[in-house]
Amino acid sequence: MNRYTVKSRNICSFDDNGKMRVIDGFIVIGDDKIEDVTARVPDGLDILDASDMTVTPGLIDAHTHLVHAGSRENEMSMKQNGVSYLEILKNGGGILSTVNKTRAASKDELKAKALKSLDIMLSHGTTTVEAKSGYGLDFETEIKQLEIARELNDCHPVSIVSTYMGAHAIPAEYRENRRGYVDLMINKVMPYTAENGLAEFFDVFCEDGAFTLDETVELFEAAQKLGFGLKLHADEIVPMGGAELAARFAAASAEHLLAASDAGIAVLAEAGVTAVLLPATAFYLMKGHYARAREMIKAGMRVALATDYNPGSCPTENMQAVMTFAAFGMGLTTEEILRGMTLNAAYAINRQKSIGNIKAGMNADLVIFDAPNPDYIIYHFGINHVDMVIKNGKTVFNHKNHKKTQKKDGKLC
Ligand code: IZC
Ligand code: ZN
Repeated sequence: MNRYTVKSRNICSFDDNGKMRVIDGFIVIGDDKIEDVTARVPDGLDILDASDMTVTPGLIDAHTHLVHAGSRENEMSMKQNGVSYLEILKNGGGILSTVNKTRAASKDELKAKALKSLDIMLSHGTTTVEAKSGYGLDFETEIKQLEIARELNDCHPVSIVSTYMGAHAIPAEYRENRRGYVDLMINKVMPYTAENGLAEFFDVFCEDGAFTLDETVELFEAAQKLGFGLKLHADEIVPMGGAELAARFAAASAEHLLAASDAGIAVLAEAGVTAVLLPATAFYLMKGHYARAREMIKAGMRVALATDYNPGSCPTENMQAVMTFAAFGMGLTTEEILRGMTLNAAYAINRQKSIGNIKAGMNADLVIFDAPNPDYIIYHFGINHVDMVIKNGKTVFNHKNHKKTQKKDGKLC
């Protein structure tokens, strides 16, 4: 058995009430699990010395659109000139332009692009990621996206939890036949996905210009029968009552919630649905406001934070960027932010028993930040603080190996 210990003055762990405790001590790792967190030096073990650094659970990015082709920087100036996200979509751009590119791309191209993103995620501290399909919208391409996610999960250190999101937009060929597209998902893609274990969750973009509340209900009922966990892009832009619907179905998570009503927040809290908030998206959509995280926390909701990595409304893989917007846009504390990216995020993807905390029995997924305390990670913004990433007990990223020491005339600076 491979056993060693990580030593730090700043081990960020959560107690049974979810309160963060910053421990000065040792994390004992045995193979792929955390065996113990203790203040006393364990006997006879190699020490990985992170004394002056900060150690958190591996970050969990619980909302991404990982597998897709192309990019949409052409939409940036439209947005800056006041054309809204939904107008761009209505005119055949936005999601639908990424669908065209994704359908045209080969499996190898899609996989190579997603792999590049996974590497970036890992180097910024993400050890588990949720990945939604939804850029194929036809049977073949949706399945291709989900298969790529599975293949990458098998070969990459970052774990991938898959969500089938055929209900992301109505594809152009079904524009006059919405019914036909809903039927295709319910009768063909969902059953195939379930039978082949290609996704654990099902998600709908319930939004003006995407899917209606009634369509969402029908899709959720079908998905629930097939055993999918439910997620909802709820009240992202237009307040449609998505929050209330997610509560009614006791979904695993309600995501975005930028425009959620007070009543929506109350019923979500009551139903124990985890909020997945995406403050970098709120920033990038130029909304001028953020989801009401403080009210949600006060109402007793579990609030998770994620990137929403996608080529349109949030092209970043970096959870530390999300920390910045959560702190200075939403006014969340360091503790609330770290909890949102670890403990609470694990609930959003039903992994709370194995990841999201530093305590005995959990998977040994850790991030060592080159920061003297947890606040510093957020305070010194816009850079990558990750020194090392440990996944299942193994070092899978080490900044030192990536550092390029600057030299002039052969001398070290
Ligand atoms: O490609 O625009 N909101 N879906 C719902 C997205 C953003 C992703 C995209
Ligand atoms: Zn999304």
